[in-house]
Amino acid sequence: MAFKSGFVAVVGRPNAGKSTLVNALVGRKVAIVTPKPQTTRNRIHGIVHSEEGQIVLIDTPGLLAPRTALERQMTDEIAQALEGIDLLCLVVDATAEFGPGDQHALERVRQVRCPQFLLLNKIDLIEKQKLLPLIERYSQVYSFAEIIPISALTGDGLDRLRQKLLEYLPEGPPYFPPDQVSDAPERFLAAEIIREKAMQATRQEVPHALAVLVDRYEEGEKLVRIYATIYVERDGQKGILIGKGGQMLKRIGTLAREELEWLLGRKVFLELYVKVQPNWRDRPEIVRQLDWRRQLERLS
Ligand SMILES: Nc1nc2c(ncn2[C@@H]2O[C@H](COP(=O)(O)OP(=O)(O)OP(=O)(O)O)[C@@H](O)[C@H]2O)c(=O)[nH]1
Ligand SMILES: [Mg+2]
Repeated sequence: MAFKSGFVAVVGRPNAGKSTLVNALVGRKVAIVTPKPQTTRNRIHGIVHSEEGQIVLIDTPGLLAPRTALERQMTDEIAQALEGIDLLCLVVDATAEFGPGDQHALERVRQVRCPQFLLLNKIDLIEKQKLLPLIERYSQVYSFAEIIPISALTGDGLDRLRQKLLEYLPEGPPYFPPDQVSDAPERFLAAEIIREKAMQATRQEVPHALAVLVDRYEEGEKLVRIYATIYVERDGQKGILIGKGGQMLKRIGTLAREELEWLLGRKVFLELYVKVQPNWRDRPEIVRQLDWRRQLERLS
C-alpha cells in the first residue's frame, strides 16, 4: 500500500481532551495537559510515525468567544491551524450535555472544507448507553465522515482512530524526519512544562494569569541550563506562586526539572523568577511574545 501523509487539525471546546489525545497518538508528551480549561495557547504539531504513513496532528487552543488579547491570539492560532489541512477532528467531551458551546464549535468547523471526524472522548467515564443519544444528536445536525468514541486517557478506540485517519489521508511522502515528534523547539517545551506545573499547583484565577518565558536556554552535552520567568498579573498572585519561604516555587521548579530531565534525556539546571506584569492578557505586545514562532524569528 502507498505511503500516506497529511495534516489533521484537532479542535474542540476547552478541556475536551485534545492535548491528551495528541500526546497519546504521538506516544510522547508534546503538549501540556491540566484539568483546567484553556491550557493550550499555541498550535503545536505532534507527529505520528508508522510504516503506513505519517499523521501530522495539530493541537489547538479550545474554541471560545475571545474577550482578551490573549484569547484573540488563541483564536488566530486555531484559524492558522485550519489552513491547508487534509482532515479535521472535532473532539467532544462525551460526559457533558450538548450545549451552546458545542453548537458554536459545529458552526466553526462547518466553515472548513475537508473530511471531518467527530471524536466522542472520555468514554471511560460514561455508561455505554449514553453514547447512542449523543451520536444521534450530532448525526442530526451535521454530517461527519466518521464518528468514533474514544478515551484519550485509557487509549480505548485509538487504534481504530489511527487506522481511520490513515485511510482518509492522501498518498504522499513524510513531512518530518522519523525522529521528530513535534515542531516546537525544546525551549518552548521547557516554558510549557513549567507553566503546566505552575497551573497544576495553583487554583482559581491564578492558573490563567500565568505566562512563562524562557530568558536563557544553554545547551551542553550533558546539561541544559534554563533560566525562566513566570509572569503573573498581580502582587497577590506572585505571593501565592512563591509561597511561604519560597516553598511553592521550589516545588514547581523541582517537578518541572524532573520532567524536563526525563523528556530531554539530560540533566537540567532550572532557575525560576516570578514577575508581575499587570493585565498582561489584555496587552497585545506582551501576548505576542508568548508566540514561539515569533520568538524564533526574533532570535534568528
Ligand atoms: N477520564 C478522562 N479524562 C480525560 C480524557 N481525556 C482528557 N482527559 C482529562 O481532561 C482534562 C483536560 O485535558 P486536556 O488534554 O488538557 O484538554 P484540552 O482539550 O487540550 O484542553 P485545552 O487545552 O484547555 O483546550 C485533563 O484533566 C485530562 O486528564 C479521557 O479520555 N478520559
Ligand atoms: Mg490542550
